[in-house]
Amino acid sequence: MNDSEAIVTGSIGETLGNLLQSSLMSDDFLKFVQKNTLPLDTLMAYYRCAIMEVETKFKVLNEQFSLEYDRNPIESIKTRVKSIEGIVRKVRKKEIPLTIHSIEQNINDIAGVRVVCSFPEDIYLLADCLLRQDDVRLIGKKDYIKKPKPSGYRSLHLIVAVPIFLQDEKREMKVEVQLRTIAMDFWASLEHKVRYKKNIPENEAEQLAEELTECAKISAQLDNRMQNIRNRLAAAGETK
Ligand code: 0O2
Repeated sequence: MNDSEAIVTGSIGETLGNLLQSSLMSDDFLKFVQKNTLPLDTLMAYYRCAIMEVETKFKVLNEQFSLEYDRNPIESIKTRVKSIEGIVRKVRKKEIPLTIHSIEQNINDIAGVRVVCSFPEDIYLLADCLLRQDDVRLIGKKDYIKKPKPSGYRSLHLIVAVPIFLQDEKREMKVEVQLRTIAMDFWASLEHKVRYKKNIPENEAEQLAEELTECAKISAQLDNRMQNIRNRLAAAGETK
C-alpha cells in the first residue's frame, strides 16, 4: 500500500465507505470529500496538469496545420476533470476499492479532453499525430466510429498516459481523449440530455431513442458526404 492509499483508508476512507454503503450522495458528502481529502485534491491537480499537456499538444498540431496547409482540423477542444460525484459513481459501478490508489489505477476517464473536428478523416489524422509523439503511451482505444454503439453514439476514444513534470518528480497520468466531428458532438449532447431527463414516460423515451438512432445514421451519412466534398475539392487542388 502506498502513502496516499494509507491516508484514504484511514478515518476519511472509512467514513466515505460508510456513506457510500448507505447511498449518501448528498451535498454534505461532496463537501466533506472536497474539504478533507488532501490526496484527492492533489490527484485532481495532477489530472488538470495532464489535461493541459494534452490540450497543448492538440493546439500545437492545429497551429502547425494552419501554417502548413492553411486550414484548422480542430473546431474546438473541451476539457474536464470528472467530478468527485462522478468518480464515486464509477467506483460503485466498477466495484473497486475506495482508495486513491485504486481510483488512479482503475478509472481511466478522470481527465477528459474532447476534440471536435469538422471532418471524420481529421479525427484519425490527429489521433495518429498524437500517438506518434514519443511521450504519449497508448493504453486503450475504442473506435465507436467504425463500430458505433447500439444507441448510435460515434466517437474515437483513446486512453493515453502522458508525463507531467513536478518539482522533483515525473509522473505519468492517464487522460481519455474523445475525438469526434461536429455532427457527432451535436448528436451526443442531445442524446445525453434525453438520457438524463427524468420523468419521460416509457413509450416516449423509447420513441426518442429510436428517433436518435435514426438521426445518428443520418449524421454519419452527412459526415461522409461532407468529407467526400472536401476530398473532391482537394483533388481539384482547391484545398488540402
Ligand atoms: P462523462 O460525464 O461524459 O464523462 P470505462 O469504464 O470508462 O472503460 P465506459 O464508461 O463504458 O467504460 O467507457 P466508454 O464506453 O468508452 O464511454 C465513456 C464516455 O463516452 C462517456 O462518459 C460519455 O462521455 C461517452 N459516451 C459513451 N457512450 C455514450 C452514449 O451512448 N451517448 C453519449 N451521449 N455519450 C456516450 P461518462 O462516463 O458517461 O460520463
